[in-house]
Parts: sequence; structure tokens; C-alpha cells
Amino acid sequence: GPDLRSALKELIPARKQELLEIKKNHSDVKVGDITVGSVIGGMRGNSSMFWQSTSLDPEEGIRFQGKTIQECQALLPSDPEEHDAKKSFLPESMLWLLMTGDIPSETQAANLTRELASRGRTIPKNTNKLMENLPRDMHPMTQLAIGLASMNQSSQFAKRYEQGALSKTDYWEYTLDDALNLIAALPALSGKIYSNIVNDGKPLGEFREDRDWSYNISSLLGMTTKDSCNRQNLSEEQANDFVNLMRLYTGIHVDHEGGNVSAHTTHLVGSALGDPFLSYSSGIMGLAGPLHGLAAQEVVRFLIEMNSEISSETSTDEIEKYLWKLLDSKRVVPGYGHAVLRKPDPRFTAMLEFAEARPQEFEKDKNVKLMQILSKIAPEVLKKHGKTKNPYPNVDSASGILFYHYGIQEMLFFTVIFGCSRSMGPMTQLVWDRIFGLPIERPKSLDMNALKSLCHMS
Ligand code: CMX
Repeated sequence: GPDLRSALKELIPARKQELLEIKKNHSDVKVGDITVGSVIGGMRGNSSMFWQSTSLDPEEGIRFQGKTIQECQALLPSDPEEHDAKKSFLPESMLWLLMTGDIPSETQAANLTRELASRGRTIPKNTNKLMENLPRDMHPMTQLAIGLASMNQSSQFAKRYEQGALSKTDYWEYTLDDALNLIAALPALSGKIYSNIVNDGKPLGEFREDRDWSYNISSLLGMTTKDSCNRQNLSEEQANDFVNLMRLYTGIHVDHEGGNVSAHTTHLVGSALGDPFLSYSSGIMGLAGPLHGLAAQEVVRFLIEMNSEISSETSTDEIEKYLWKLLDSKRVVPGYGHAVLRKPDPRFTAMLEFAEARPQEFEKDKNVKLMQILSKIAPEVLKKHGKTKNPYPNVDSASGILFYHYGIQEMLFFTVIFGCSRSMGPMTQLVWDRIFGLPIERPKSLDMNALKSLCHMS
């Protein structure tokens, strides 16, 4: 179908049948063994979640419905009005891929783009009022979580459920409505938050119903030349590049399989039949943790600090020395290493390629230069150091410093942009949770006595 809802309607019967069959005939098949180490080690290596749209390969990195980032870049439709040869695909195309498993046609992508823009044009009055009254210095992620949670008042799912008029087979349709409204509201919400931080709450740009989701995020951050205050004095070309950076960034941070904190939290809260707004607001709270979404700002601080202590960003010797000094004082190199990945993060590679495709723009930026050079030097140093299982750059190595380059320099705000993107994977899963009628999540926990007895300790 030309719209997402009808495309899903066509897919649902066969997919439901598939899962039903697995449940009926293969529920006893063993997935793996759970160890005591995993129970006290954050469930590491314990495969125990069902997640539809993405999976993480230790060598290849993330795959979206089985497709690598490169394949997505080649296949997913971009903005038909964008004529730049270096254009990025639309996150809206990615959302379609996540939801359905299929590459959307140009028309399907354009329709979803229009649908989100039309749903996102206004946010609920109460939410708007609330956002206007938040303390200007409140943490941006707290603002985002509050804004999202407040939209629960407009949840179609919650309203119908409350009325007691909802049959289980219809859950997904209202969840889909809410999920699309939530994703659609993120440009306005993040724009409101940024204006609270940098402009005393006064709008920085306009929302355009005829433009795509990332364009509207950029415009409401004041980062386009036409529809915003353009406080960074960007040229036409720079502003266009920024929108493409936004499309790229938000297109590839949508999901990282199910076990990461933001995705898992959304799924867990949603499993208690919380509506999408409450569920993703909780996911946002999880994303705000320094071991998860906040790492990008660490890298930016690190690059700026190193640059202030070395004579030139091309001085290989000094960079090596700086890294060894860091490692010898038992600190980590920010932006390197990963819990699961064992190669350079393909998301990092995509961000690096964005900079490399625009040499004139980034030539004079010492921090971006250092980021590029570091990605050659640091892996060698970390290999010699010999501790980290993955000496390669992770996603956070490049993203923050590129936003910083264009003038988004309020580091706590980076995670809000991450939060715009990350909505897409977990919202997709929530819709499918309702389609499949998955139950409330309830793992068994073990107390100290149970652990000791399993280990034959007295
Ligand atoms: N610099 C120095 N040492 C590192 C390192 C790095 N970048 N990454 C890992 N190590 C060390 C660990 O501290 C650990 O040392 P000990 O044995 O002394 O404790 C050892 O190498 C083994 O760790 P690991 O199994 O390779 O890595 P973990 O799964 O424990 O941790 C991560 C993964 C990301 C937390 C870690 O690599 C790290 O701290 N990196 C720097 C911070 C960072 O970039 N975070 C962003 C993560 C982005 C993302 O999750 O997508």
C-alpha cells in the first residue's frame, strides 16, 4: 500500500502466523545457557529478547532488517527535492524499512514524510505550555522526558483502553497512531528544548509541513537559512549540509538491537501496556546515562582538551604521547572500544565519510582534523596497550564533533538529537509487540542465597 498502515495490514497475518507456529511447535528449543557470571554481569551474552528490526553483528556492526548501513545508503529513498550529490537517505525511509522489512518506494517514503510532517505540525497545547514553563537550565534530557510523558494525555491507545472499548486485536492500530504522533512531535519538542537553552524560550525557526522530518529538526534548531534565525550565519551550502548531516545521523542511530538501555527500557515499560509516550519517555531517561547516550560529549571534550595541549593536530608523536599518558594514568580513550563490536563501528565510518566528502568545509577545523587523524593512531596505540577487546573507533568518536563544527555546542543537547533518532527502532518494536500480543516482561531474579546454593557455597 501507499501508506504505512495499509502496508502493515498486508503483512500482519503471515507474520503472526509465523510466530504462532514457532510458539506452538518450538517453544522448548534451547537458546543457550545462562551462567552465574551473566546473572551478576548485566545479562551479558544472554540471548533472551525478541527484537524485530535490527541485529548487531560483532564484525559487521548493525544491520537494519538484515541490511548494512552501506546497503541502506544505496537503497533507501532520499528527499526528492534534494539535488546535492552527497545527499543522505531520509530517516522516514528507514522507519518504513524497520516497520515493514521492505525498502519503500519513492512514493511510500514521500507519503510517510508528509504524514509525519502533518502529524508534527502542532504539539498538544498542554505539552507546549508545560515546555514553555520549564526552568531554562533544566537538563535537556529531563525536558525531553517530561515533554514526551505529558503527551500521554493525547494517547489514542490510553484513551481507548481507559474506556474499556478496545479489543486486543486493535491495540496495534492505536499504538501505531501514537508512535507516529510521538516521532512526528520530536522536531517541535527538541526545537523547544534548544530554544529554552539558548534563546530564553523564543522560537529559533519555523516548522514546514512541506519539508522532511530532519529539515524541520534543523530549522527549529535555527540551522537553516530560509526558515530559521540562522544564528550561526551558515551559508546556503553549509545549511544544506547540516540538514544532510541530520538526516544521516538520525537515519543510522534509530536502533542498535533490543538489549541496549533505551530500547530495552521502552520495551519493558511498554510490556506493561504503557502507551508509547510513557514507554519512550522512560527510554529517554535511560538514554541520558553517561555510559549510554551521553558518551558523544565526552569525545568532544577530549578532542578539545588534547588540541589545547599539543602544538598541532597533525603532530603524530605528540598525539601518541598524549594517548600513552592517558592510558598510563588508567584512563580510557573516549570514543574507542565497544561491548559487542569487534571492528570499527560502521556508523562511525559513515560519519567520517560525511566529513571526508566535504574537505573544504572541514579543512580548517582542528577538532575534526584531530578526530580523523586519531582514528588512524589510536587503534595502533590501543593494540600495543593490549587490553581493550576492540581498539577501533565507536560511533561517538565522530558524531558530536560534527554537530559542534556547525555551531551546536551545548554538549548536553547532543543526546536530545540522539533521542529523536532512537525513537524509531523502539517505536517499531512497540507496534509489533502489540501486533503479536507479546506478554508483560517478567524475568526471574535470584537472591544471594540462591546464587550461593547454585555455586555450592555454604
Ligand atoms: N581505552 C582504554 N582502555 C580501554 C578502552 C579504551 N577506549 N576500552 C576498553 N578498555 C579496557 C577496559 O577498561 C578493560 O580494562 P580492565 O580489564 O582493566 O578493566 C579492558 O580494556 C577490556 O574491556 P573491553 O571488554 O574491551 O570493553 P568493555 O565491554 O568492558 O567496555 C566500553 C566497553 C565502550 C565501555 C569501553 O571500551 C570504554 O570505556 N570505551 C571508552 C568510552 C566510550 O567510548 N564509550 C562509548 C561507547 C559507545 C557505544 O556504546 O556505542
